[in-house]
Formats: sequence, structure tokens, C-alpha cells
Amino acid sequence: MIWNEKNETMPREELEVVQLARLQAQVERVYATVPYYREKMDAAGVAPGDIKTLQDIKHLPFTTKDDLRRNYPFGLFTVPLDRIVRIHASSGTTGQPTVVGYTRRDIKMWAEMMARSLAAAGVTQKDVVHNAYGYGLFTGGLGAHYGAEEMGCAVIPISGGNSKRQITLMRDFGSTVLLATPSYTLNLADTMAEMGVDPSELKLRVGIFGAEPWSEQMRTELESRLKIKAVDIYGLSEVLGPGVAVECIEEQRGLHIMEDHFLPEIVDRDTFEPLAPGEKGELVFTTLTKEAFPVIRYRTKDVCQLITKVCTCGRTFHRMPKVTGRTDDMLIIRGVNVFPSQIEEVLIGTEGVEPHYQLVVSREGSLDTIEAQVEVSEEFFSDEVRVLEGLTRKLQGNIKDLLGISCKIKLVEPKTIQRSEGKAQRVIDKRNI
Ligand code: DLL
Repeated sequence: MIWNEKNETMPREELEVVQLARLQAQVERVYATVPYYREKMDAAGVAPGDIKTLQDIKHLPFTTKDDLRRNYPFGLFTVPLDRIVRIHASSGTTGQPTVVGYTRRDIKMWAEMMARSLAAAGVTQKDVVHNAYGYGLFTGGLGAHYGAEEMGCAVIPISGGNSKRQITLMRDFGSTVLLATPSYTLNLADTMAEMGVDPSELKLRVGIFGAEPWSEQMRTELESRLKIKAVDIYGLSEVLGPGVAVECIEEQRGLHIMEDHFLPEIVDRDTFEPLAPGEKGELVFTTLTKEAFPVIRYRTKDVCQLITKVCTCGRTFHRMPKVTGRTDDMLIIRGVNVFPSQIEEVLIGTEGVEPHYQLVVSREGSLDTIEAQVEVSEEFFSDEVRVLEGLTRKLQGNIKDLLGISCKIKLVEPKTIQRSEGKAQRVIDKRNI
């Protein structure tokens, strides 16, 4: 089902007319209400009236996470706090959190984006939705919750953690849809196995996974272990939260971007010049309808490209492939760009290891080295040293074949890598210590 048929299937020419009008209004709004945007646009010599076509967006300055931090906490809000009904913040590992605010209308728009996303994943009002995204300052829990309620689903606001209880309730309540991060879902699948619960005892049929990169191999793993269809959902707090882009169940290939509300661009990672569809670079978003916290050309740091090929599902919104990683998670190992999700691909394809892993990056002299700490599966762990050595060599070989880098492998005992309850921490960077 298409939730908002009119907008989601709009002919591209019509869509572009809507986008331009909204872009112009949004730029005028931030110029008039937020000193940061006015100063930055003045310095760049561009005024709201200069935006005459969608391509003119390239004259506008970028916004970065640092800009948000410098205006902590509410400096980029366009409305006073009495018009704000919700505040979220991203924790981040370093520095100040980034704070975002929503008016009542923003929350309504967000609920629609999430309802559209659920519909794209094949969810209907009849579904029982087990929402294991974290509730709190993180946008995942509440963002998804409002969308599922908007659709009329029965929503279980379980949040993350306490996995055994999650399995019991999913079984007892007959949950049909699971919303969670892929790494936490893997954790749930392990817990189910430990409890001796067979997936056939559950009514789950679809999982909507996002908030962190996950590979195609992980999709196959989760689909086969839980007997579900796994759909990718993307979003970020600075732009909205979950519901910026989503895969359709028809294709499960590429995420449709809600282009009537968010204008995507791909820019070169070094020069920041706009790139053509199909070219890989950094994903940049401009919100078109946000009230409280619009962003202009926000640099997501996510590496991506745009797919303009028409989709069989009927939606006219362009798609983006699965996000493999962020520029700041990208490791450059002896000149080769490596994303943790690529190591994941190798692990899932290798018998004897579990897809629970952490990468430790260190610096020896001027060279970065990488060690993958990988859990051996229960059956293999008791095996002789010779078998484990063989496994190590096999993993090293497969990583070398796929990525062209030498990666140290440290096999660790089952269940020793910290389990994720939300976003998994894949990289431990020792280079700055
Ligand atoms: O993670 C919002 C969200 C919640 C999306 C639930 C989907 C489901 P932030 O905490 O601000 O917001 O983190 C945003 O997470 O820039 C990406 O790097 C990454 N990310 C989000 N979704 C995906 C995805 C939420 N499907 C950052 N694939 C983004 C890969 C993703 N990375």
C-alpha cells in the first residue's frame, strides 16, 4: 500500500515544482529567523531571492554538525520554545550533543513519514508492532511509535534491552512486525535460540531495521533466522529521525527518499561539488517543510549515491542504496578505504564464526593497522588449535580478497563481544590515545 499516493507517486516535473516552492519558503524562513543562517548566507553573498531553480541550491552554504554544536542548545531553532512540543538529542561519542526541536506540525509530518515507511514495508493497521528502538532522547523509539499509531497498528513500546522478556512478549502478544536496529535484532535472534524458542512460535513477518549500517549478508542472516522479510529504514535526527528514506517491500533494493519533504544531494567528499546521479559521495539534505529546526544543506557524512531508475512499486521518489558507512567511520588502512560493514560481509560468509565483531584500529609508526576481534561459534570453539588457526587464515584470506588489506584476526570466545541493545559499537580507535 502507498500511504500518500498523491505525493509519493507524483510525476517528477510536478514534484520539482513543489520542491522549489518549498525550498524558497524554507530558505526565506531561516534567513528571517536564524542569525546563524543569515550571517552565513550574507558572508557567501547569497540572498533568499537568488534561489530561482533547484540547482541554485549549490550557492547556499553547507551546515555541519559543528555548526549545530556551536549553536548549542537551541540557537538554530526558528521558533520560541513555547511553540516547541518535543526535543531530541543525539548522544554522540565526543563533544556536545546535537539538539533538535519539533513543533506540533513537525511531529505530525514525522508521523506521516513513518506511516509511509511502514506502509512501504507492507505493514497495515492490522499489524502488531513490537517497537524495540530505544525510547528517550534517541529519535528511533518515539519517532517510529507515532508513525505506527498514525497507521492504527497496535504498538508495543518495549524499547531496547531485556531480550528474554522481549521474546516472551513477542510470542504472547503475537507481534507481526519488529522495529529494531539490525545488531539488536541479531542479539534477539541469539536469545531466542538460547531460550529454545523456534521462530515458528512467533507471528513475526517483517522487520524494519535501521539506525546503523548493515550488509546484504546481514539481511539474509536475519531473514533466514527469524523467517521474516527485512526492510531497511534510514534517517537522522538533524533532518528528522527515522523515516527520511525506506525500502519498499516490492523491491527491497534501494531506499526511497521522501523527496517532497527532504531534498537530497550527493557531493564530492573532498571538494563538496555536487555530483551527478549514480556517483558516490557524501549525502547532503535540505529539509523542505520543517518548522522548528530546518536544516539547509546538512552534511550527513554518510556515503551514498542516488538511484534515478524508476521503481516497480509505483513511487516516483529517487532511491539511495543501503548506506555502507559514514565518512567518519571509514577506516583508511594503508590507503584503502574500509567500512566495518564490509568486514561484516566476510564474517557472515564464513563458517565457524558469528557476526559479532569489533574492529580495533591502532597506529604503528605512521601506518594504521586493523585487528578484527571475532567470536568463534560454540561448535568450533572446543576444536583443536589447528582448526582455529585454519579459521584465522581463512578469514585473513577472505578479507584480503574482498578488501585488499591485511587484517589481523583475533578469535575470541563465544559471547565475549559486547552485545548491542541499540546501535552497535563496531570500531575501537586507539590512534588518538
Ligand atoms: O539513527 C534515526 C533512525 C532511527 C533511523 C531508527 C532509522 C531507524 P541518529 O541517531 O541521528 O538517527 O543517527 C543517524 O545513523 O547519519 C547514519 O550514519 C546512521 N543510519 C541511520 N539509519 C541508517 C541505515 C537515527 N538504515 C545516523 N543504514 C545516520 C545505515 C544508518 N546507516
